[in-house]
Amino acid sequence: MLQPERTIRSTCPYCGVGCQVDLLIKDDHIFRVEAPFDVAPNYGRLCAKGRFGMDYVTHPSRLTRPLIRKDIGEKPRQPIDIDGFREASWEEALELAAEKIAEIIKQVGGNAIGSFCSAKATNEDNYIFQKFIRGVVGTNNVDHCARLCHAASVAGLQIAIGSSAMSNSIAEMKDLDVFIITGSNTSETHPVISTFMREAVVNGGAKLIVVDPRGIEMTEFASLWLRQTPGTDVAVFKAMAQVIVAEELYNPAFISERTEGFDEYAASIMEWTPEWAESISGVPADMIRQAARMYATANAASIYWGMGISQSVHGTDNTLSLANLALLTGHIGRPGTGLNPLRGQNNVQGCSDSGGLPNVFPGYQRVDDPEIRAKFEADWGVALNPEVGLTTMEMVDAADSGAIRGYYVMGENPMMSEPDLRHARHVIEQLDFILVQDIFLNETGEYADIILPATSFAEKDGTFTNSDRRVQQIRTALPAPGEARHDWVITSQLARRVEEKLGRSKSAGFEFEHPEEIWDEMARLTPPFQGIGYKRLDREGGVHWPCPAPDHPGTPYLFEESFPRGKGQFSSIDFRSSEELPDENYPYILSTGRVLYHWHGGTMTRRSQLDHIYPEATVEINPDDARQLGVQEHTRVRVRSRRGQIEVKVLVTERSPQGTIFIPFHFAEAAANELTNDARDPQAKIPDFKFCAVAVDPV
Ligand SMILES: Nc1nc2c(c(=O)[nH]1)N[C@H]1C(S)=C(S)[C@@H](COP(=O)(O)OP(=O)(O)OC[C@H]3O[C@@H](n4cnc5c(=O)[nH]c(N)nc54)[C@H](O)[C@@H]3O)O[C@H]1N2
Ligand SMILES: Nc1nc2c(c(=O)[nH]1)N[C@H]1C(S)=C(S)[C@@H](COP(=O)(O)OP(=O)(O)OC[C@H]3O[C@@H](n4cnc5c(=O)[nH]c(N)nc54)[C@H](O)[C@@H]3O)O[C@H]1N2
Ligand code: SF4
Ligand SMILES: [Mo]
Repeated sequence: MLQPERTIRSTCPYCGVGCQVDLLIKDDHIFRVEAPFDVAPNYGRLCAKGRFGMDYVTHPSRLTRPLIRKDIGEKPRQPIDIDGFREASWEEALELAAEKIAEIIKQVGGNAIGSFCSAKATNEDNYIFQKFIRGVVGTNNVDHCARLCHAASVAGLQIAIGSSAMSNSIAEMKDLDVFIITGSNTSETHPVISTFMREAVVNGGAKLIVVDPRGIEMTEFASLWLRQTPGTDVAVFKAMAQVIVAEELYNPAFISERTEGFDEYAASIMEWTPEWAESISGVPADMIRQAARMYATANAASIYWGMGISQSVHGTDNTLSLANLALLTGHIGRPGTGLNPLRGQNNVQGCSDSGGLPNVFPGYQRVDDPEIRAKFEADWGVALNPEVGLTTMEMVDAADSGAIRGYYVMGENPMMSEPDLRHARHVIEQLDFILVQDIFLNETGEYADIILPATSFAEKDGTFTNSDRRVQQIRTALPAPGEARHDWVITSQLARRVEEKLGRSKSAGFEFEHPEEIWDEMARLTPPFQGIGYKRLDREGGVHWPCPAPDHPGTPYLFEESFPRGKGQFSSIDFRSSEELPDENYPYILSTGRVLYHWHGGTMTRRSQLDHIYPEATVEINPDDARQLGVQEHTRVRVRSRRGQIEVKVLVTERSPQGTIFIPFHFAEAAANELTNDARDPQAKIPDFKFCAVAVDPV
C-alpha cells in the first residue's frame, strides 16, 4: 500500500457542509482522502466528491502562466480556446490589467467596473478582493454566486428576523425530532448532512416531512411527502399556517413575547384552507393538515431548505411563508428548532461574511452607514463610495446598457451559471475589458482579455466558513502548479499597480505576508469575528461565529434570546403563479439543478474521475410523458424554450412528476441555461432556475 509522505488536514472544497479532510500526499499528488473521526462537522464521513473528487487539482489543464488574448481589443469579442491566448509574464499581465482598469476608472469612474468574487476562494482572498474594489477602484459593484443561490432566503429572513444565517448547527441534526425538508435534494447536494438526518429518522425516530415536486431520495425516509406542483409553495405553507391557527396549535407565549403582527396575519390567512391549497398545488388537503399538526405539535421542529425555495420569482415569499410557520409555533431559538437555508458552495457563507456583497463591508456592516464607512476609511486610509453597488444580475443589465465597461471575475463561471445564456453572451461580447482569475480556463475565461492563474485550495493557507457558520482552515498540501499565485497575492499585486497608475499617494494597504495577517485585519474591523484567530482554529479545529472575544465559545445556534431585528415579523403574503406557464407551444415545465457527481458548470468535476460516473447530459422525464412523446430511455431529444435549445439523452423516471422535466446544468455542450428564463424575484433579484416553459422533440 502507498505510504503518504505527508498528511495535511484541510477542508473539502466542494459544498457548504465543510467536511474536514486529511489529504494523503505522495509525489505531489493527493493519492487518498480520509476523514478524521473525531472532528466536527463530519465526524469521519465524506461523500463521493470529498473522497474521489479532489484529483482536479493536479489535472494537466490547470492554468500555470498568465494568458493574454491574441486579438485583444477586437469587438465584439468571440469565445476562444487556449490557442487564442499567448503566455505572458506576471509583470506584463499585471501591468496590462492595471492599465486597462485604471483607464476605465479615469475615463468613466469606478462604477464602470463590475466584479465577481468567489465562494470557492478563501475568506482572506475575498476580503482582499472587496478591499481592492472598494478602496482602490472606488465602487461597491462586488457580488458573487450567492445572488443566484440563497438571495431570496436572505431577503425573506432579513424581513422576518433580521438575519439570514442558518440557525442550527450540523451537530444538532442527529437529535432532530420533527423536521421539514423542502426544495433541497439533500442526499445529493449536502450528502454528509443527509446522513445525520437519516440517522435522526432511523435511529432516533424523528419524523421527516418532505415538500418537493421531485422524487428525491430523502422521500424514502419521510413520514409525509407533499408533492406539490412546482412554484406553488406559498399555497402549501400558507395552508399549513391556516391549519395551525384554525386548530389553535400555535404557541401563544412565544407569539406575544417574541413576535409582532400576529393578529393581522392570522386574520389574513383564514380563508386559505387546505382545500384551496389542494386546488392550486395538487397536494391532498388532508396531507397538508397532517403536516401542519406534525410540525406544530412537535417538542422541537426545524425547517431545512435549498434552491427549490430560493430560486423562484417568488423566492422571498416562499421564505417568508416558512418563517411564518416557525414564528407561529415558536420552533426557533432552541436546540433542534430553527430556519435553515443550507448553504451551497464551500465558502459561500464566508464570501458574504467577508464583504463580497454590494451593500455591506465584512460582517454585514452597511456601506451606506456613515459611521461604519468612517471606521473603514480610517483603517484603510482612503475615501470610500457611499453608494450601494450593483448585484450580479444588475451588473449584467448595466453591461448591456453600457454603464459597466469592464469585468473582474475571480473563481466564478457566469457563462455557465447565469440564466438565459444567449443574452449573457450578447452582453459580455460588448465589454471593453474582461479580467479572469481562475484555476482553469472555463467558459467565462474564453471571453477574457487576460487570465491570471490562481492556486487551488490544496496549495494555499486560509479559511472557509461552512453552512453552519463554522470558520475552518485549509492548509498548503501541494506546491503551486507552474507560476500560479494565491488569489489574495494576485489581487494585492494588481491593487498596488492600479493605485500607482491612478497616482494615489497612499495605498489602502495590501502588504501582507500571510493570510493570517489578512484575517486579523478583517477581525479587527468586524465585531463577530474578533474572538477567532488562526492559533485558536489550529487548536479547536473550527469556531462558529458570532464569536466576539477570545474567551467566547462561539455560537452554534442562534436567536436564543432575541432576533437581530428585535421581534420576529409575521408577513401576510399572497400566492402568485409562476412567470412563464406552460402553453400549447411549450407544454412542459423545465426544472434545473444538480446530481451527486456533478459540480455546477463542470469546471472542476469534469476534470476529475467523478466525470466517468455521469458523463453525459440527460433529461429526466416521467414515464407518462415519455409515452406521450413516444420516447424511451436513452432516446435523444431536443429541448426548446423561447430562448434557446439543447440536445440531451432521455432518462425515463418517476422522479420527475408528470408535466415537469429535469436537466442538470453541468454540460457546456448542452447547457441548461440556454433555456432558462431571467425573470427575477422583485426583492431578491434572483432568477427562476426552477420554472420555465419548454417543448421536447425527439431527434
Ligand atoms: N453534487 C453537488 N452538490 C452541490 C452543488 C453541486 O453543484 N453539486 N452545488 C452546491 C450549491 S452552490 C447549492 S446552492 C446547493 C443546492 O442544493 P439543492 O437546493 O438541494 O439543489 P438543487 O438540485 O438545485 O435542488 C433543488 C430541489 O428543489 C426542488 N424543487 C424544484 N422546484 C421546486 C419548487 O417549486 N418548490 C420546492 N419546494 N422545491 C422545488 C427540486 O426538486 C430539488 O429537489 O447544492 C450544493 N451542493
Ligand atoms: N440552471 C441553473 N443555473 C444555476 C443554478 C441552478 O440550480 N440551475 N444554481 C445557481 C447557483 S445556486 C450557484 S451557487 C451558481 C454557481 O455558479 P459558479 O460559482 O459560477 O460555478 P462554479 O462552477 O462553482 O464556479 C467556480 C469557479 O471557481 C474556480 N475555482 C475553484 N477554486 C478556485 C480558487 O481557489 N481560486 C479561483 N480563483 N478559482 C477557483 C473553478 O475553476 C470554477 O471556474 O450557479 C447558479 N446557476
Ligand atoms: S458533503 Fe460536501 S463538504 Fe462533505 S465531502 Fe461531500 S462535497 Fe465535501
Ligand atoms: Mo448555490
